Amino acid sequence: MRWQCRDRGFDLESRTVVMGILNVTPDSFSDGGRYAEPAAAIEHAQRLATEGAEILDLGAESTRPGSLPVPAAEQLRRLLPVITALAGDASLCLSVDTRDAEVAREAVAAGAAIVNDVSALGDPRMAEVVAKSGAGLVLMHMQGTPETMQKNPSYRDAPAEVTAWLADRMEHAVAAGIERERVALDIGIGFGKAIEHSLELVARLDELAALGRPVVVGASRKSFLGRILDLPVDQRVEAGLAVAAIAVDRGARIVRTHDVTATLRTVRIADAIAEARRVSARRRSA
Ligand code: HH2
Repeated sequence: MRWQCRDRGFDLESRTVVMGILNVTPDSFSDGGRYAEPAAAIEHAQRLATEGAEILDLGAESTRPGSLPVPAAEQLRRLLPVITALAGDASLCLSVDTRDAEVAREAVAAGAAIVNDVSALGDPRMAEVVAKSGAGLVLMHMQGTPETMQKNPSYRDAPAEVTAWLADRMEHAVAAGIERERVALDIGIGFGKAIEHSLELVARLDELAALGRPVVVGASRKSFLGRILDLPVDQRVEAGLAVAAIAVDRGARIVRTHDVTATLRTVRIADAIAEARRVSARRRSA
């Protein structure tokens, strides 16, 4: 399975890629305010890459529950100095985490190779921007908007509904001129989901993977982990690793995380076990 992001192609057949999170925001739930200054953000980006993140996901708008949209001009003021500084390093693959087509267009022009859109082309201008740019695209599922999404999320069968919705958004993207091999899909943990929905979505991630496109999972430090274990945001690393390992076993190929070293070690073991399962199956059928 291949994911094409401008001139970079990721071969994800038997290997998981780690996407490191870099929020250049004052208010993100985990790292808000720490990397708001470009120099701190650039240094952190380089650290995440050294730790083994093959993709760096830069966000300038927190989408935590209750958050409000950030105007495009402000997102760009936060993002562009960082993207411009990092774009010169050809070994880095930059992703921009935005719902806004104008932000995506400018970020890609400055060097980003992926548009990570938590609204899955909710901005009517976004599909055209992505189609023209050749960028990779993450389509993420969200029920409602960040302002209201955690108030009363409701599903009959969350995995079936999320998979059907993402399949539909992928067809919309393809019809708009975005090649299928540029699309990756994400269940959107915590985006309009109660704890049981997030758990069920991870448990049945294979249903989404069956669509044949790379699956992205982002559980890193999220509140459902804290609620299950009764732990604050800075003590949820192991909980996120448990989700990462199980998600990879169910077919995830890209893990979005704040904790790159620990996540890379976890997914490499999950990859090795998946390889052992393939070898074992070949031997038994020989
Ligand atoms: N989660 C967040 C933001 N963007 N993108 C994808 N594809 N998948 C996710 O699960 C996802 C995402 C929220 O996490 P974070 O960026 O750490 O926080 P904040 O929104 O407060 O900046």
